[in-house]
Amino acid sequence: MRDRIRNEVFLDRVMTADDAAGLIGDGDIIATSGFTGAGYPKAVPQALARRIEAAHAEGHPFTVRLLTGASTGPQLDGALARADGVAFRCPYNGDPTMRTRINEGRTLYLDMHLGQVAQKAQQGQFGRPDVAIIEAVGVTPDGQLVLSSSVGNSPTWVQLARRIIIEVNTWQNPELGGIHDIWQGGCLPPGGQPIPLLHPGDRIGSGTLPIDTDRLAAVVVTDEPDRNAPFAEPDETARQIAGHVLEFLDHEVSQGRLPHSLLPLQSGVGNIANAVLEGLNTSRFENLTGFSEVIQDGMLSMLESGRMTVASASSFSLSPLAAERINDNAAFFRKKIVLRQQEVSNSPELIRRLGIIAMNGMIEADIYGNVNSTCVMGSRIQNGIGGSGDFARNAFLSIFVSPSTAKGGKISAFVPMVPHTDHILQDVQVIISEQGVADLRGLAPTERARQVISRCAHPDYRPMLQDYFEQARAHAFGQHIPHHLPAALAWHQRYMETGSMKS
Ligand code: 0RQ
Repeated sequence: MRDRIRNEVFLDRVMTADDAAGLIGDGDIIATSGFTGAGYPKAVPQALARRIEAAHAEGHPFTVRLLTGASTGPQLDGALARADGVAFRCPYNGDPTMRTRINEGRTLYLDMHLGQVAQKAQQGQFGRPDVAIIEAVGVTPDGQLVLSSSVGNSPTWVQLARRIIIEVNTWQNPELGGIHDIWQGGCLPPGGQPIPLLHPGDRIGSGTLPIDTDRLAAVVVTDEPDRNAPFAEPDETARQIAGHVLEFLDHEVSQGRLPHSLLPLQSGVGNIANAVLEGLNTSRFENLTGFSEVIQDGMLSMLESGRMTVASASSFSLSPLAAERINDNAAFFRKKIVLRQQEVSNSPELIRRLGIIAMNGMIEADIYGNVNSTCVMGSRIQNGIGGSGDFARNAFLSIFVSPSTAKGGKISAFVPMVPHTDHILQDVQVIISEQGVADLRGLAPTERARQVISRCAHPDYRPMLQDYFEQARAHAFGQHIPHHLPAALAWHQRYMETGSMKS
């Protein structure tokens, strides 16, 4: 233990997870590390879930309000949701049990742009966190944390929380030390400072996170891997989408609109995003850079092959095999990867200035190119907006990718009107499905509609969309963005009633 915890104050506070969880009470605001299933605390949340279940069994109320970086894993979101222990959660969640609780209305969910959470927390919008629970790989002799596989909102949580609990995870390679870059400048007005980052690989802060040991309440030693889900082998649809993305980027280079090394890449999570990255690894582009919020398998492969020179993010989102590759070659990856707090990785100003190429998945888009990333049938949350809004609005090139249908063809991903909008048409420049590319740049809404219908929609749904478009132009109140309101959401209603959008 002394090789990981090299500070006496921290060693003095070592206790069991159950004892540490005993410091948390009903109604507390808990703020944790963790981002996209990486670097989240594991032992204390599970111990807390056991306490909550015991309290409920005796008829006592016990819930917490949970703030994180982004999604965590089954030991945190999953365990607390199963215990019915979360009254309120913010921001992005990907855990299926937590998703169910939110959709049942038993947990309130505030789904925010990930780049804004730290600043809003510093303004006090969520109340002062009672307890921060932060995963680290070690503690330096002068009492600074070496964070683990994500940075997320940890700098903000240790700054704000009344008490701090540290989980030192011995599964994570201590050589992750040096991969982090924690900027202490602060972006809260008045007096907010510009983030002095000019290139994705720049290091502008320190590798470790200082904490106020007067507020250090507990240190717990753990030894569990992150939730790392394997990526599916890209199917034919994912390969076709990846092919269209590469052709599109090639075309942009040939037209002189992008340099041969492209511009820094942001890529969302999921199998399609990963297939695009794997495709880029065998492309003719060279000296690529990444400026994203997560690093997934595809980016790792590009760093290993040398196709990508450096990648900046807030966390990893890896398959188990890739997580082991990081753990085995931490010294190599430390030179190629920078992990930052999320208000820096997702800073709108940096995204605009560095000229990011943003590629994100979506649930559906309407014919005018408004995108729904989060709410199935307009009301059931899937995951959350994550960083897609931070990137899409500010990117040099904002691309959304999706198969043209879902649920075996019963749902069209291209619909007359989205029942929930995350990305307004102004933030959506290019949409790519396995059918093709709708390049919407510089087009007016009705021109966009013709592109979306003819280039991206599945042939089974194209005539239905064309019919709607004509009906909309015949009945609309105005011809700028024509809609026929009684029919605009009929496809969704039909799916909920019959199980298919087809008429
Ligand atoms: O549901 O699991 O019940 O089958 O949505 O869909 O096809 O696995 O796609 O993994 O690429 O995720 C938008 C969710 C796409 C993701 C979303 C159903 C589908 C399936 C998942 P099942 P797939 P992907 C950086 C950027 C927002 C956050 C973001 C996402 C499930 O990309 O969360 O971009 N984005 N962050 O069946 C009904 C449709 C549907 C549909 C798909 N049209 N109608 N259900 N599904 N399309 C990362 C971070 O911010 C951390």
